[in-house]
Amino acid sequence: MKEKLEQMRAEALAALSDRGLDPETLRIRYLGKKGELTALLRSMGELPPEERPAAGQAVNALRVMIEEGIEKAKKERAAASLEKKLSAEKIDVTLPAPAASGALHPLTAVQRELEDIFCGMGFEVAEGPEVEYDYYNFVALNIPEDHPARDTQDTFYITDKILLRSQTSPVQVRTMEKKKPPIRMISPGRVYRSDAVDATHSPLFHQLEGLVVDRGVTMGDLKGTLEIFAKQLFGEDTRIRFRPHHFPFTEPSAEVDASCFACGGKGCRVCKGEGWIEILGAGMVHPFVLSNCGIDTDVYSGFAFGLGVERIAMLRYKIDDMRLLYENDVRFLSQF
Ligand code: 2NM
Repeated sequence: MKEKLEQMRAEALAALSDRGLDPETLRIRYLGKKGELTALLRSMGELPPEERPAAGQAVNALRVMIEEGIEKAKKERAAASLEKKLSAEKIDVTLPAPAASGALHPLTAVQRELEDIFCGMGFEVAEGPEVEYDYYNFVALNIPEDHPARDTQDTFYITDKILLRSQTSPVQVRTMEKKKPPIRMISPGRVYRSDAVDATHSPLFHQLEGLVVDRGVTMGDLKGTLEIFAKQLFGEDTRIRFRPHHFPFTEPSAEVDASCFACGGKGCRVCKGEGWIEILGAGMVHPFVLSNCGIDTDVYSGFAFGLGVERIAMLRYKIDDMRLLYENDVRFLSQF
Protein backbone atom coordinates (compact mmCIF):
# COMPACT_ATOMS: atom_id res chain seq x y z
CA MET A 1 0.00 0.00 0.00
CA LYS A 2 2.71 2.40 1.05
CA GLU A 3 4.72 1.68 -2.06
CA LYS A 4 1.66 2.16 -4.27
CA LEU A 5 1.05 5.50 -2.63
CA GLU A 6 4.64 6.60 -3.09
CA GLN A 7 4.60 5.60 -6.71
CA MET A 8 1.31 7.40 -7.33
CA ARG A 9 2.62 10.56 -5.61
CA ALA A 10 5.70 10.53 -7.85
CA GLU A 11 3.63 10.01 -11.02
CA ALA A 12 1.11 12.65 -10.02
CA LEU A 13 3.85 15.19 -9.32
CA ALA A 14 5.38 14.50 -12.74
CA ALA A 15 1.97 14.73 -14.45
CA LEU A 16 1.07 17.97 -12.67
CA SER A 17 4.28 19.64 -13.74
CA ASP A 18 3.68 18.60 -17.37
CA ARG A 19 2.05 21.67 -18.87
CA GLY A 20 0.95 19.71 -21.91
CA LEU A 21 -1.54 17.72 -19.83
CA ASP A 22 -5.06 19.04 -19.31
CA PRO A 23 -5.75 19.44 -15.56
CA GLU A 24 -9.26 18.09 -16.12
CA THR A 25 -7.81 14.88 -17.59
CA LEU A 26 -5.66 14.54 -14.49
CA ARG A 27 -8.65 15.04 -12.21
CA ILE A 28 -10.50 12.23 -13.93
CA ARG A 29 -7.41 10.04 -13.92
CA TYR A 30 -6.87 10.32 -10.13
CA LEU A 31 -10.04 11.58 -8.53
CA GLY A 32 -12.81 10.47 -10.89
CA LYS A 33 -15.19 7.59 -10.12
CA LYS A 34 -12.83 5.16 -11.77
CA GLY A 35 -9.73 7.14 -10.83
CA GLU A 36 -6.52 5.62 -9.46
CA LEU A 37 -6.74 7.29 -6.08
CA THR A 38 -10.43 6.46 -5.76
CA ALA A 39 -9.55 2.79 -6.44
CA LEU A 40 -6.84 2.93 -3.81
CA LEU A 41 -9.29 4.34 -1.28
CA ARG A 42 -11.71 1.52 -2.05
CA SER A 43 -9.02 -1.10 -1.67
CA MET A 44 -8.35 0.06 1.88
CA GLY A 45 -11.10 -2.23 3.08
CA GLU A 46 -8.75 -5.13 2.39
CA LEU A 47 -6.15 -3.84 4.87
CA PRO A 48 -5.98 -5.16 8.40
CA PRO A 49 -8.02 -2.80 10.64
CA GLU A 50 -4.95 -1.52 12.59
CA GLU A 51 -3.31 -0.23 9.40
CA ARG A 52 -6.38 1.55 8.08
CA PRO A 53 -6.17 4.90 9.97
CA ALA A 54 -2.58 5.58 8.90
CA ALA A 55 -3.29 4.48 5.33
CA GLY A 56 -6.45 6.62 5.28
CA GLN A 57 -4.45 9.66 6.35
CA ALA A 58 -1.79 9.00 3.71
CA VAL A 59 -4.36 8.61 0.94
CA ASN A 60 -6.14 11.78 2.07
CA ALA A 61 -2.90 13.74 2.11
CA LEU A 62 -2.20 12.60 -1.43
CA ARG A 63 -5.73 13.54 -2.50
CA VAL A 64 -5.29 17.06 -1.09
CA MET A 65 -1.94 17.38 -2.86
CA ILE A 66 -3.41 16.29 -6.20
CA GLU A 67 -6.49 18.51 -5.80
CA GLU A 68 -4.38 21.57 -4.99
CA GLY A 69 -2.03 20.77 -7.85
CA ILE A 70 -4.92 20.52 -10.29
CA GLU A 71 -6.42 23.78 -9.02
CA LYS A 72 -3.09 25.52 -9.45
CA ALA A 73 -2.63 24.08 -12.94
CA LYS A 74 -6.12 25.26 -13.93
CA LYS A 75 -5.39 28.79 -12.74
CA GLU A 76 -2.08 28.86 -14.59
CA ARG A 77 -3.79 27.68 -17.78
CA ALA A 78 -6.51 30.33 -17.49
CA ALA A 79 -3.93 33.06 -16.90
CA ALA A 80 -1.84 31.87 -19.83
CA SER A 81 -4.80 31.77 -22.21
CA LEU A 82 -5.94 35.25 -21.08
CA GLU A 83 -2.43 36.55 -21.66
CA LYS A 84 -2.43 34.99 -25.14
CA LYS A 85 -5.85 36.46 -25.95
CA LEU A 86 -4.85 39.91 -24.71
CA SER A 87 -1.64 40.04 -26.66
CA ALA A 88 -3.49 38.88 -29.80
CA GLU A 89 -6.08 41.65 -29.31
CA LYS A 90 -3.54 44.34 -28.55
CA ILE A 91 -4.47 47.71 -30.12
CA ASP A 92 -1.74 50.04 -31.28
CA VAL A 93 -3.23 53.44 -30.53
CA THR A 94 -0.44 55.14 -32.45
CA LEU A 95 -1.55 53.62 -35.78
CA PRO A 96 -3.22 56.04 -38.23
CA ALA A 97 -7.06 56.05 -38.15
CA PRO A 98 -9.03 54.16 -40.81
CA ALA A 99 -9.43 56.05 -44.09
CA ALA A 100 -13.08 57.05 -43.42
CA SER A 101 -12.97 60.70 -42.34
CA GLY A 102 -15.49 63.04 -40.77
CA ALA A 103 -16.68 66.35 -42.19
CA LEU A 104 -17.84 69.69 -40.87
CA HIS A 105 -21.50 69.98 -40.00
CA PRO A 106 -23.21 72.06 -42.73
CA LEU A 107 -23.99 74.80 -40.19
CA THR A 108 -20.36 74.96 -39.10
CA ALA A 109 -19.19 74.96 -42.72
CA VAL A 110 -21.51 77.84 -43.61
CA GLN A 111 -20.63 79.82 -40.48
CA ARG A 112 -16.91 79.48 -41.31
CA GLU A 113 -17.54 80.47 -44.91
CA LEU A 114 -19.37 83.61 -43.75
CA GLU A 115 -16.59 84.39 -41.27
CA ASP A 116 -13.98 83.96 -44.02
CA ILE A 117 -15.80 86.37 -46.34
CA PHE A 118 -16.03 89.10 -43.70
CA CYS A 119 -12.53 88.50 -42.34
CA GLY A 120 -11.35 88.99 -45.92
CA MET A 121 -12.90 92.48 -45.74
CA GLY A 122 -11.10 93.32 -42.50
CA PHE A 123 -13.77 92.34 -39.97
CA GLU A 124 -12.76 90.73 -36.68
CA VAL A 125 -14.72 87.89 -35.07
CA ALA A 126 -16.04 88.60 -31.56
CA GLU A 127 -17.90 86.36 -29.17
CA GLY A 128 -19.91 87.05 -26.04
CA PRO A 129 -22.08 85.42 -23.40
CA GLU A 130 -25.21 83.46 -24.35
CA VAL A 131 -26.67 84.27 -20.93
CA GLU A 132 -27.09 88.04 -21.05
CA TYR A 133 -28.45 91.01 -19.18
CA ASP A 134 -31.64 92.50 -20.59
CA TYR A 135 -29.63 95.72 -20.75
CA TYR A 136 -27.32 94.40 -23.48
CA ASN A 137 -29.97 92.38 -25.29
CA PHE A 138 -32.70 95.08 -25.31
CA VAL A 139 -32.20 98.36 -23.44
CA ALA A 140 -28.91 99.46 -25.03
CA LEU A 141 -30.30 98.46 -28.44
CA ASN A 142 -33.18 100.92 -28.19
CA ILE A 143 -35.75 98.13 -28.00
CA PRO A 144 -38.66 99.62 -26.02
CA GLU A 145 -40.14 98.11 -22.87
CA ASP A 146 -43.37 97.19 -24.67
CA HIS A 147 -41.71 95.67 -27.75
CA PRO A 148 -43.07 92.16 -28.49
CA ALA A 149 -39.50 90.71 -28.54
CA ARG A 150 -39.24 91.53 -24.82
CA ASP A 151 -42.32 89.47 -23.98
CA THR A 152 -41.68 86.30 -21.97
CA GLN A 153 -43.63 84.60 -24.78
CA ASP A 154 -40.72 85.28 -27.14
CA THR A 155 -37.61 85.43 -24.96
CA PHE A 156 -36.28 82.91 -22.43
CA TYR A 157 -35.89 84.82 -19.16
CA ILE A 158 -33.78 83.40 -16.36
CA THR A 159 -34.58 86.22 -13.93
CA ASP A 160 -36.17 89.67 -14.37
CA LYS A 161 -32.90 91.05 -15.68
CA ILE A 162 -31.12 87.99 -17.08
CA LEU A 163 -32.05 86.05 -20.22
CA LEU A 164 -30.80 83.84 -23.03
CA ARG A 165 -29.73 86.31 -25.73
CA SER A 166 -32.28 86.52 -28.56
CA GLN A 167 -29.75 88.03 -30.98
CA THR A 168 -25.97 88.44 -31.07
CA SER A 169 -26.14 92.26 -31.08
CA PRO A 170 -25.31 92.40 -27.34
CA VAL A 171 -21.81 91.41 -28.47
CA GLN A 172 -21.67 94.55 -30.64
CA VAL A 173 -22.84 96.65 -27.69
CA ARG A 174 -20.13 95.17 -25.47
CA THR A 175 -17.53 95.80 -28.17
CA MET A 176 -18.59 99.43 -28.65
CA GLU A 177 -18.43 99.99 -24.86
CA LYS A 178 -14.90 98.55 -24.73
CA LYS A 179 -13.23 99.78 -27.92
CA LYS A 180 -12.82 103.11 -29.60
CA PRO A 181 -13.73 103.29 -33.31
CA PRO A 182 -12.77 102.30 -35.94
CA ILE A 183 -14.70 99.08 -35.28
CA ARG A 184 -15.20 96.37 -37.87
CA MET A 185 -16.56 93.24 -36.28
CA ILE A 186 -18.85 90.26 -36.74
CA SER A 187 -20.47 88.20 -34.00
CA PRO A 188 -21.48 84.68 -34.99
CA GLY A 189 -23.16 82.46 -32.43
CA ARG A 190 -26.13 80.80 -30.84
CA VAL A 191 -29.28 82.74 -30.05
CA TYR A 192 -32.49 81.68 -28.33
CA ARG A 193 -36.14 82.45 -28.95
CA SER A 194 -39.20 80.80 -27.49
CA ASP A 195 -40.43 79.37 -30.80
CA ALA A 196 -42.12 76.04 -31.44
CA VAL A 197 -40.07 73.72 -33.62
CA ASP A 198 -41.13 73.46 -37.27
CA ALA A 199 -39.51 73.39 -40.72
CA THR A 200 -38.28 77.00 -40.39
CA HIS A 201 -38.15 77.64 -36.60
CA SER A 202 -36.13 76.40 -33.68
CA PRO A 203 -35.76 77.74 -30.12
CA LEU A 204 -31.99 77.69 -30.67
CA PHE A 205 -30.53 78.98 -33.90
CA HIS A 206 -27.46 80.80 -35.13
CA GLN A 207 -26.96 84.38 -36.17
CA LEU A 208 -24.13 86.33 -37.60
CA GLU A 209 -24.30 90.06 -37.08
CA GLY A 210 -21.87 92.66 -38.31
CA LEU A 211 -20.98 96.17 -37.23
CA VAL A 212 -18.82 98.94 -38.67
CA VAL A 213 -18.31 102.21 -36.78
CA ASP A 214 -15.98 104.93 -37.99
CA ARG A 215 -15.90 108.56 -39.08
CA GLY A 216 -18.15 109.14 -42.08
CA VAL A 217 -19.62 105.65 -42.47
CA THR A 218 -22.61 105.80 -44.84
CA MET A 219 -25.44 103.73 -46.28
CA GLY A 220 -23.27 103.51 -49.41
CA ASP A 221 -20.60 101.69 -47.39
CA LEU A 222 -23.28 99.31 -46.14
CA LYS A 223 -24.54 98.60 -49.67
CA GLY A 224 -21.05 98.10 -51.04
CA THR A 225 -20.06 95.76 -48.22
CA LEU A 226 -23.19 93.65 -48.55
CA GLU A 227 -22.84 93.53 -52.35
CA ILE A 228 -19.31 92.12 -52.08
CA PHE A 229 -20.58 89.69 -49.45
CA ALA A 230 -23.50 88.48 -51.62
CA LYS A 231 -21.26 88.04 -54.67
CA GLN A 232 -18.74 86.00 -52.71
CA LEU A 233 -21.45 83.86 -51.15
CA PHE A 234 -23.73 83.24 -54.14
CA GLY A 235 -21.53 84.06 -57.15
CA GLU A 236 -20.19 87.07 -59.07
CA ASP A 237 -23.45 87.63 -61.01
CA THR A 238 -25.44 88.17 -57.82
CA ARG A 239 -27.13 91.57 -57.32
CA ILE A 240 -28.71 92.91 -54.15
CA ARG A 241 -31.62 95.22 -53.38
CA PHE A 242 -32.75 97.06 -50.25
CA ARG A 243 -36.38 97.17 -49.17
CA PRO A 244 -37.37 99.68 -46.47
CA HIS A 245 -37.99 98.07 -43.09
CA HIS A 246 -37.99 98.93 -39.40
CA PHE A 247 -35.65 97.83 -36.63
CA PRO A 248 -35.45 99.72 -33.32
CA PHE A 249 -31.62 99.66 -33.40
CA THR A 250 -31.09 101.01 -36.93
CA GLU A 251 -32.36 104.10 -38.78
CA PRO A 252 -32.87 103.85 -41.65
CA SER A 253 -33.40 100.09 -41.75
CA ALA A 254 -33.76 97.67 -44.63
CA GLU A 255 -34.34 94.09 -45.51
CA VAL A 256 -31.84 92.96 -48.11
CA ASP A 257 -32.52 90.53 -50.95
CA ALA A 258 -30.07 88.80 -53.25
CA SER A 259 -30.95 87.94 -56.84
CA CYS A 260 -31.84 84.25 -56.98
CA PHE A 261 -28.68 82.15 -57.35
CA ALA A 262 -30.72 79.36 -58.92
CA CYS A 263 -32.44 81.25 -61.78
CA GLY A 264 -30.44 84.49 -61.85
CA GLY A 265 -33.60 86.52 -61.19
CA LYS A 266 -36.06 85.16 -63.75
CA GLY A 267 -38.15 83.42 -61.11
CA CYS A 268 -38.07 79.75 -60.16
CA ARG A 269 -39.02 77.34 -57.38
CA VAL A 270 -36.09 78.34 -55.14
CA CYS A 271 -37.15 82.04 -55.10
CA LYS A 272 -40.86 81.15 -55.36
CA GLY A 273 -41.12 83.04 -58.64
CA GLU A 274 -39.82 86.28 -57.09
CA GLY A 275 -36.35 86.34 -58.64
CA TRP A 276 -35.13 87.62 -55.24
CA ILE A 277 -34.29 85.89 -51.96
CA GLU A 278 -34.25 87.66 -48.60
CA ILE A 279 -30.87 87.13 -46.99
CA LEU A 280 -30.48 89.63 -44.15
CA GLY A 281 -31.57 92.73 -42.27
CA ALA A 282 -29.44 95.85 -42.01
CA GLY A 283 -29.32 99.57 -41.42
CA MET A 284 -27.44 102.57 -40.08
CA VAL A 285 -26.90 102.14 -36.34
CA HIS A 286 -29.40 104.30 -34.47
CA PRO A 287 -27.69 107.29 -32.80
CA PHE A 288 -29.31 106.27 -29.49
CA VAL A 289 -27.50 102.93 -29.67
CA LEU A 290 -24.15 104.60 -30.41
CA SER A 291 -24.54 107.08 -27.55
CA ASN A 292 -25.73 104.31 -25.18
CA CYS A 293 -22.33 102.76 -25.83
CA GLY A 294 -20.40 105.96 -25.23
CA ILE A 295 -19.74 106.75 -28.88
CA ASP A 296 -19.86 110.41 -29.94
CA THR A 297 -22.49 110.66 -32.67
CA ASP A 298 -21.16 114.02 -33.81
CA VAL A 299 -17.97 112.26 -34.89
CA TYR A 300 -18.94 108.70 -35.66
CA SER A 301 -21.59 106.79 -37.55
CA GLY A 302 -22.02 103.11 -38.24
CA PHE A 303 -23.86 100.41 -40.11
CA ALA A 304 -24.95 97.00 -38.88
CA PHE A 305 -26.53 93.89 -40.32
CA GLY A 306 -27.74 90.53 -39.14
CA LEU A 307 -28.43 87.21 -40.80
CA GLY A 308 -29.59 83.73 -39.85
CA VAL A 309 -26.96 81.06 -40.44
CA GLU A 310 -29.56 78.28 -40.75
CA ARG A 311 -31.36 80.21 -43.47
CA ILE A 312 -28.18 80.61 -45.50
CA ALA A 313 -27.25 76.94 -44.97
CA MET A 314 -30.73 75.82 -46.09
CA LEU A 315 -30.47 77.95 -49.25
CA ARG A 316 -26.91 76.88 -49.97
CA TYR A 317 -27.58 73.13 -49.55
CA LYS A 318 -31.24 73.03 -50.67
CA ILE A 319 -32.41 71.84 -47.25
CA ASP A 320 -36.17 72.28 -46.86
CA ASP A 321 -36.51 71.44 -43.17
CA MET A 322 -34.43 73.10 -40.46
CA ARG A 323 -34.86 70.12 -38.13
CA LEU A 324 -32.47 68.14 -40.34
CA LEU A 325 -29.71 70.46 -39.14
CA TYR A 326 -30.20 69.44 -35.51
CA GLU A 327 -31.11 65.76 -35.63
CA ASN A 328 -27.59 64.54 -36.48
CA ASP A 329 -28.85 61.67 -38.60
CA VAL A 330 -25.69 60.31 -40.30
CA ARG A 331 -27.68 59.56 -43.46
CA PHE A 332 -28.21 63.32 -43.72
CA LEU A 333 -24.83 64.47 -42.44
CA SER A 334 -22.79 62.11 -44.63
CA GLN A 335 -24.08 63.96 -47.70
CA PHE A 336 -21.88 66.94 -46.85
C1 2NM B 1 -30.06 93.05 -37.70
C2 2NM B 1 -30.55 94.01 -38.58
C3 2NM B 1 -30.10 95.31 -38.47
C4 2NM B 1 -27.71 95.03 -35.64
C5 2NM B 1 -27.57 96.23 -35.00
C6 2NM B 1 -26.55 96.08 -34.13
C7 2NM B 1 -25.98 97.08 -33.20
F1 2NM B 1 -25.63 96.51 -32.06
F2 2NM B 1 -24.92 97.61 -33.72
F3 2NM B 1 -26.87 98.02 -32.97
N1 2NM B 1 -26.11 94.84 -34.23
N2 2NM B 1 -26.83 94.20 -35.16
C8 2NM B 1 -28.68 94.68 -36.66
C9 2NM B 1 -29.16 95.65 -37.53
C10 2NM B 1 -29.12 93.40 -36.76
O1 2NM B 1 -30.44 91.75 -37.73
C11 2NM B 1 -31.50 91.37 -38.56
